[in-house]
Amino acid sequence: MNRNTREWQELDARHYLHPFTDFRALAKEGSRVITRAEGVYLHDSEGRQILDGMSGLWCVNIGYGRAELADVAARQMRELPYYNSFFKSAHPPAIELARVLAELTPPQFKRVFFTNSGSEANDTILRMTRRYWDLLGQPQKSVVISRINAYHGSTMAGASLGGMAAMHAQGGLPIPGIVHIEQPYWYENGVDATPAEYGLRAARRLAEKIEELGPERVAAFIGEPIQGAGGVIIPPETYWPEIQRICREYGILLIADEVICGFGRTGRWFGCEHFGFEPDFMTIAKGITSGYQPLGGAMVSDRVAEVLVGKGGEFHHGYTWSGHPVACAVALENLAIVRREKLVDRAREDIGPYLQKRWQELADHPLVGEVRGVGMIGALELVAHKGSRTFFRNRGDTGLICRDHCFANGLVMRAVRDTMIIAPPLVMERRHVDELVEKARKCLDLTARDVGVG
Ligand code: PXG
Repeated sequence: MNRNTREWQELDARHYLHPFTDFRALAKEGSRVITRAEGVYLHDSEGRQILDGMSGLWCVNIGYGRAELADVAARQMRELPYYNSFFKSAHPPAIELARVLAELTPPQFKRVFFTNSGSEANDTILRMTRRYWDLLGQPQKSVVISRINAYHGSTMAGASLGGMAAMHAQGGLPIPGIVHIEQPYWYENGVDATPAEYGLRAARRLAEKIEELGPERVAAFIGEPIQGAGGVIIPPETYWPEIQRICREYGILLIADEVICGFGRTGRWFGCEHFGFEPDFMTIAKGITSGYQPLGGAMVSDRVAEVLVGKGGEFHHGYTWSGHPVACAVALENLAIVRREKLVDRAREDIGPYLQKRWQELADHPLVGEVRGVGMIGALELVAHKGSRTFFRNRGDTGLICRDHCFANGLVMRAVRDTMIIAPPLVMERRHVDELVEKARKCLDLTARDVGVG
C-alpha cells in the first residue's frame, strides 16, 4: 500500500464513493489522503501534520496510536474472532461489556442491545419503541417526535428520525410515523427572549405537537442532548427538564441519542447527566470504542425492559455483527482507559474548562457572533454583522472558506453552514488547546479578509 498522493487520488476517484459527498466534484478535486495518526495529530500522504479538532468524526476520544487497543484486538482475534449471539449463544466479551455498560450508564439502565453503528441503534430503538406499546396493547401509539436539524444516522429510519431537509429530499423520507418540531437553537430562533425563556418555549413545541397529533398516537420523543452534526446546538438549561416533564405528563418514552455526547464529551459520562434528565432509551456508539472498532448499541431502561423482556415473545431483530467479540473486547479496553486516566473528570474539571476559557477568547473576533461550548465540544457562529445577529446571505459559503483555511493551516475544524465546530480528543493537553485556538484565530482572520468583514 505504498503509492503516492496522485495515485491514491486517481484510484479513489475511480472506485470509491464517499459518504455525504458530491461524487463528481470530489473526483475532480481529489481527496486528502490520511495515512497515519498519533496522539491528537493526523498525517497525510504529503507528510503534513494536522491537529485533529474533531476526534476523527466525534469519536477518537482517547486519541490515536493506543497500542493497548491493538493488542487486545489481536488477542481476541486469535482466541475467538467471531461468534454470533443468535440461537441461544453468547461469548465473554459481549457479556462483560454489557455488564460494564450497566455500571457506567445512569441507574435505570441495566440492559443493552448491540449494533454496529449509531444508525442501526436508532433503527433498533424505533422498532423496540413500537413493540413496547404493542405489547402494552396500544399499537396506535406509534408516532415518534424528533427535531428539525437533528442527526440520527443515515439508514432509512435514522435519516427519517433525523431532521435534515437535504436528506429527506432524497429517497422519499421521512418514513411514515415520524414528525419534527423546532430545534432549541437560541442564537437563531430566540432573538427576542432570554435563553431560559426560549428553552421553555422550544420545549413546549413538544406539548403542542402531542396535542395536535393526539397523545394516544404518540410513542416517543427523540433528541440529542446537544445536536452535534446540526452545528453543536446546546439547548438552554431549561429545555431538557421541561421536555422530560412533558414526556412524563403525556406518558411517552424519552430517547436520548448519546452517540456524540456519550462517554465523556460533555464532562459527564452521558449528556443526559449533564442536562439532568432520565431517558428511557439511550443510543450509544462512537466513543464506546474511540473509533478503534465499529460498535453501537441501544441502552434499554428498566421501564422498557419490564415489558420487552417481562412479557416475553421473540423480538425479530438483529445483526450478524451484533456484539462482535473483537469490537466488544476493544470497547472494554477503551472504557478501562477512559476510567483509568479519569478522562471524564478531566473533561469536566481540567482540560474542558481550559478549552472553554480559551475558546471564549474568540468572541472578540469581528466574524464571531456567538461562542458556545461545554466540556470538550464547541461552536462559533460566523455572521455578517454581530451586533444585529445578521447571518450571511449565502449561508454556508463562509463556513466552507474558513474550513479550507483550517485544513491548509494544519487544523481540522468542521463547518456546519457558517457554524465552525470542534470536538477534540479528551486526551488533549493544554499546549494542544493553545495550538487549536491560535490556529482557529488565524483562520478566522483569513476568512474575514476573504469575505470582507471587520
Ligand atoms: N446519532 C448521532 C447523534 C450521531 O451524531 C449517528 C446517530 C449515526 O451513527 P453512525 O455510527 O451510524 O454514523 C450519529 C453520527 C457529521 C457527522 O457530519 C456526524 C455523524 C456521522 C457522520 C457525520 O458531523 N454522527
